[in-house]
Amino acid sequence: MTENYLDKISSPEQLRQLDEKKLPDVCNELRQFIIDHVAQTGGHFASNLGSVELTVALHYVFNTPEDEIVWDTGHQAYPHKILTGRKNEFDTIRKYKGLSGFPSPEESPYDTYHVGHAGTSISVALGLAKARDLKNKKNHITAVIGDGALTSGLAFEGLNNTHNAKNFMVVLNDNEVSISKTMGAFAKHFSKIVANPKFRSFKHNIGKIIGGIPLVGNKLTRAILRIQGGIKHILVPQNVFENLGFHYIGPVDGHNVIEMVEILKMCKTETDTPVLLHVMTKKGYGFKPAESDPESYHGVTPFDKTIGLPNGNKSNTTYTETFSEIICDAAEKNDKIVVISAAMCSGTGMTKFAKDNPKRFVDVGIAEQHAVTFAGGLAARGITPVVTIYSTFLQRAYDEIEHDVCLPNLPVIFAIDRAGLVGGDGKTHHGVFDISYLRHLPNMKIFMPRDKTAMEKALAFAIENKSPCAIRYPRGAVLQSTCNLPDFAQEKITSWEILKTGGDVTLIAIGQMVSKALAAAKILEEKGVNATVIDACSIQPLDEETLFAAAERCQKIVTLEDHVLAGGFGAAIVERLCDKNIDCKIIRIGIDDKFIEHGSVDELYSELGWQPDQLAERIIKKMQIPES
Ligand SMILES: Cc1ncc(C[n+]2csc(CCOP(=O)(O)OP(=O)(O)O)c2C)c(N)n1
Repeated sequence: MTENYLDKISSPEQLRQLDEKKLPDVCNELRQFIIDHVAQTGGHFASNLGSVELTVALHYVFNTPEDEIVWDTGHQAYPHKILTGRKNEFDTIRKYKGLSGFPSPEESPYDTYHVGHAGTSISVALGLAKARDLKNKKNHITAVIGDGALTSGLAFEGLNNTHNAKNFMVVLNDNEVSISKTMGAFAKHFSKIVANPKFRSFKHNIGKIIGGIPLVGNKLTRAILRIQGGIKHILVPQNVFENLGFHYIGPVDGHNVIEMVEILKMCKTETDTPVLLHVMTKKGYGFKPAESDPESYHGVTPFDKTIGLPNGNKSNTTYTETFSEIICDAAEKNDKIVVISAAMCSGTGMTKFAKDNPKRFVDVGIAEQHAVTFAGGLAARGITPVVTIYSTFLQRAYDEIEHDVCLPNLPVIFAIDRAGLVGGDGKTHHGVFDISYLRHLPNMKIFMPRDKTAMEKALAFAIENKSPCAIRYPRGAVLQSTCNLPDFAQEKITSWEILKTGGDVTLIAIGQMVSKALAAAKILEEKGVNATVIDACSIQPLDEETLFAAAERCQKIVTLEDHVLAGGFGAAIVERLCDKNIDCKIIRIGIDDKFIEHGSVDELYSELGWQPDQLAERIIKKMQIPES
């Protein structure tokens, strides 16, 4: 190996002092560093291997942080973090109190904006550019967006607004992959551009010029522009970006750092017209197993880098896998079921469904709003659409849920995965708002099954039901089946289950919190306090009969949810008891008006005081229950 440049780079200023010829070595070191460390820590992997050269070239050419880079989604920003002074802390990435897995301005002035959801970069960058103009500043602003993220409606809205931007560039990091293959007409358009023989010769000629340095600086720039200009007339009519007012440059080889540097220098001279630089990269570049299976290596748990990822010999079945099994079974019996995914086929466990039912699976790209309204259209014509989606991404589609599904009262099923705290992805990804943004919508029903049996019953109900239904479930291992509920009746949904009875206090919990409530009740019992524990599988509507009966029996109620308190499950209980004039002392356990950082779910539960011993102590103290 070479000189160990990486150890000497604690900021991009130091990178910029290096001779351009050293940059390939820096890239090699950076890539190896990511392989060595992410194999140990886990995290986003393949996208970061793909963005190494682009990151080095951007920081080399632009005067960051004065010139600003906005990373879309932010899962590919590990090389950026390492080059901007966070190399020594890198092992803490995604861990409790450690570095965030995404750009975070609290962490570094080089992280221009909070991010974690896809498609925001162009709009953010345009806002930064407008603010810069209003302050009469001249710094350059770059949005870096993947071909996957570019499928989101928000990115299109940004593109539509870019035409007047100055000192502004969008880098399209095109690896033809989102998490799975990028879907839609845009992806096809890009591959047409890339396949065009004229562009291939553009790429070839740039390679020749750069390979034949001493042409440098302006001369090189002029040479590249000449080639680009020469082929432009052939391509302009079919290039959507030129039609949107961009100066389109590319496609260029995103793994040739010297070439990237020269082209970026050229882009920098284009101050009056926004530039769209189309960069071709390979997801997982430099680590063969990831190159050949970028989907599996998108996000990884720790693995042995000499052999690659383990062969799925996990002991615990997850909620996601359980839902996958149930929906595949249901689809065998019911040919009206169609599953819709917004670029999260594998994440939501739909790989098997998609394979078994290719005509009844639609991946719409990172387009949550479209996914929901599209499902509305299907439901309006008698199809049974199931939108499989993470809680945090469904919030993009609030208006569509209200206007296009609940208002026309259409039987769309929302299979809401990752409901609750998700762990290492942190504050941009916790699924802790969906009850609040769904519960108040007329016609919506919400279930949170705690085990496989309850999940089967909830789905069976939803398929027969004539109105929208949400089934929310968390990340992680599904509980052993103990559910004793009768099948959910269509008319009267009595779906709460009393798991334990006791006269001193009633704990009403949902999802993951049910097992915490049971464990807390055990500790309480040891202290002579007897608790009733109820699993409130139906969050909307509430099982009023069980609720009112419990409240009359014992006027001390504790609600437990891994969700925000505002508008959440506990709030629903308070509202209902208040409306019914039932006087109770109520403690709501949940998230009180703050964003939760990253860390293991267990650590976050401890921080929030949700471990059984913490819960028991809090209940005794707040309820002023005497221990015997
Ligand atoms: C709104 C939203 N939906 C879904 C996701 C999940 N997600 C994270 S990265 C990713 C794929 C991004 O693909 P691309 O932009 O092409 O980047 P690449 O990983 O290929 O470099 C998806 C779907 C997200 N972060 N935000």
